[in-house]
Amino acid sequence: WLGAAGDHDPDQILSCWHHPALPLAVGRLLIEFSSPMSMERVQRENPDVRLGGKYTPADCLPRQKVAILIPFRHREHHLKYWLHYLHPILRRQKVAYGIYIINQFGEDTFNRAKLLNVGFLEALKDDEEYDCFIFSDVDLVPMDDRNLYRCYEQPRHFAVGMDKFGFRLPYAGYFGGVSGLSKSQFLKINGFPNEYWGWGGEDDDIFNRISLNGMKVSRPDIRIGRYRMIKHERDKHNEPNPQRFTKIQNTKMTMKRDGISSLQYRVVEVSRQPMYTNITVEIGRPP
Ligand code: UD2
Ligand code: MN
Repeated sequence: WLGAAGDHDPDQILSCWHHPALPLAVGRLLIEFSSPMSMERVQRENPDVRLGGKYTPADCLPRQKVAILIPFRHREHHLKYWLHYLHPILRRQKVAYGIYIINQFGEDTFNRAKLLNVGFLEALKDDEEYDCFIFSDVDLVPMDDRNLYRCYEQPRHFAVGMDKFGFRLPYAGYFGGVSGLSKSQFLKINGFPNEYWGWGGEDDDIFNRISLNGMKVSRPDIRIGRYRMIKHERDKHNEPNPQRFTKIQNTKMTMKRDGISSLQYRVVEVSRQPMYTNITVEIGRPP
């Protein structure tokens, strides 16, 4: 994305990817979840973030417009920390972005991947200029701000080393936690599967879709792609999905019919909060 300013000469204006402040980003960060956090504080500390959780760097020309999509239900406590840490990191990274919380309505079984499909379409309805989509769990905070939240030549997996996995990639095909696809990469794989209800497997299905469509996952260096996850119990109504092992064997057959092309949902409410846009959505229940 080259900005809306058609009257700017791109040679005169610095691309945000080459902003001199970028290599001087802080690097390793201290991330903790024990001090109390409030939305008021997050707001106070991020006065440049516009209503709905949007931000555009003022001193450079963004190359992409990034929608950050978070699957969500009953995790308000985690959301405060996520916003507290991520807004300043994204501003330092000179990202033009909007934050979207995709909140599952009701108490039926949770469906992370379907919520993210909804987020893709709803973000584009909000602003058709989004060309990069980053999908993040609400409980994951990067420990190094050189892990740049943008899209790459190949689908990106950001959360390479997590504290709960001893800061190592748990297996070569791991694609969970935080990932990012450009609009065309996302459409090439027909988006994410809608049929993974409950915990697990949907990230492996997405990895399969990427490989089966001739793409290759790209990742930051293991020393930079470090994350902390806020410790939590397994949520109610997100029990491990017993079908996940057989489902991920069949991605090749299912991906053409199950995805963004077959997505059905009903938006219950869109509300613009100061630090994010909330989209509450009804996505049905497992058959
Ligand atoms: C792992 C993966 C995650 C996903 C999941 C399997 C990591 C760090 N992440 O997460 O990407 O593949 O396994 O589905 O390994 N959520 C809610 N409310 C709920 C349930 C889930 O908001 O009631 C959201 C929230 O953003 C959460 C995410 O879904 O972070 C993943 O759920 P989780 O944190 O319970 O699962 P976890 O940590 O095993
Ligand atoms: Mn988690």
